Amino acid sequence: MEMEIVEKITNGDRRAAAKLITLVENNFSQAQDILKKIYNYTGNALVIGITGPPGSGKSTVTDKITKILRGQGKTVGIIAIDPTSPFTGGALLGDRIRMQDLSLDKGVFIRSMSTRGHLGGLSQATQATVKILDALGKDVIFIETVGVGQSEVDIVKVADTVVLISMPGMGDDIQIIKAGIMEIGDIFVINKADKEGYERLATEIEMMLDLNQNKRWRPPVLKTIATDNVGIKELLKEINRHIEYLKESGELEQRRRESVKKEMFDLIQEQWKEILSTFIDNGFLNKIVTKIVKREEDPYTAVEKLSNILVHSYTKGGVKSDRKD
Ligand SMILES: Nc1nc2c(ncn2[C@@H]2O[C@H](COP(=O)(O)OP(=O)(O)O)[C@@H](O)[C@H]2O)c(=O)[nH]1
Ligand SMILES: [Mg+2]
Repeated sequence: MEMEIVEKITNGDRRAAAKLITLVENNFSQAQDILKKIYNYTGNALVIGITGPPGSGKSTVTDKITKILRGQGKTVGIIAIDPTSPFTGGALLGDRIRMQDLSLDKGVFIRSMSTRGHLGGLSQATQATVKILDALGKDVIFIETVGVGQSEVDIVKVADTVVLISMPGMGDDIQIIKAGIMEIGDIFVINKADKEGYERLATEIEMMLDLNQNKRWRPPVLKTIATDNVGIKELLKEINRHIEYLKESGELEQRRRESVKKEMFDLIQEQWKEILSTFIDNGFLNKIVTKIVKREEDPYTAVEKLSNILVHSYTKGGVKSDRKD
């Protein structure tokens, strides 16, 4: 069954891909056995992160770029990560409707992921989904995510190129961009340039970028009106220019190495969490807690000892309550 699903995905079977993504979301450890086998078929897609505040036009921009790419014969995967959707467990209704015509296109695979309910962590699930779409044969994969908070930043860091979308009239929202994600943007887009305040925002962003001198790549600041398809071609041109830069400078490999490191770190953490909950039983833990509460031992020493025991006994079947520490 595993081999079958691998074969299906690498042959472009969308349903098989969708099934595996669901497995990734619901039962990561089970999905891992299949992910192991598809890894060899990945590494071909370009991954583009689209991030920015809610309502700035991320989905609209993604939709328009996708249409150009489709016109060039390229296939596209879109992973929309939605932090808010309380009831659908997927994309906001607006996204669905906006991207409906795309979802009829067999060359486009759209998947929305809820930020909730990922046992193995959202970042891990996203990385796995990128691989699945890559193995499915998608040339370009977009990750759309709201750029607030560290976890969002972590997610978008797996992308080769990060497009940061803002819009005029955000008021102090510019602070959010400054605080969290300014340094991860490779390309800055001011969307809704039909609205008042474009010039001021552009100046502010340019000024912030000026402070960041030690970069070999100076992020361009672009102007779009996504709903009218204005500036989208230019954006795609800049994305391609950035990819070229990444390749020539060796930064593409560097970024992918960082991304693998991060993924490994995530996986190790998750695995150890699992080990901890499986291998330390409650009776054993209670004994230690009693000692700590009675001030017979401090929690720091107790954890140090515990870690040592865990490392040594992991392969021998775990730490049981009858064990002496
Ligand atoms: N006026 C104007 N509205 C836009 C533009 N781009 C997107 N919108 C609208 O802004 C709203 C939010 O866009 P959406 O792409 O869903 O934003 P997201 O939340 O960042 O994905 C939608 O109603 C869009 O139609 C633009 O360039 N100008
Ligand atoms: Mg959206």
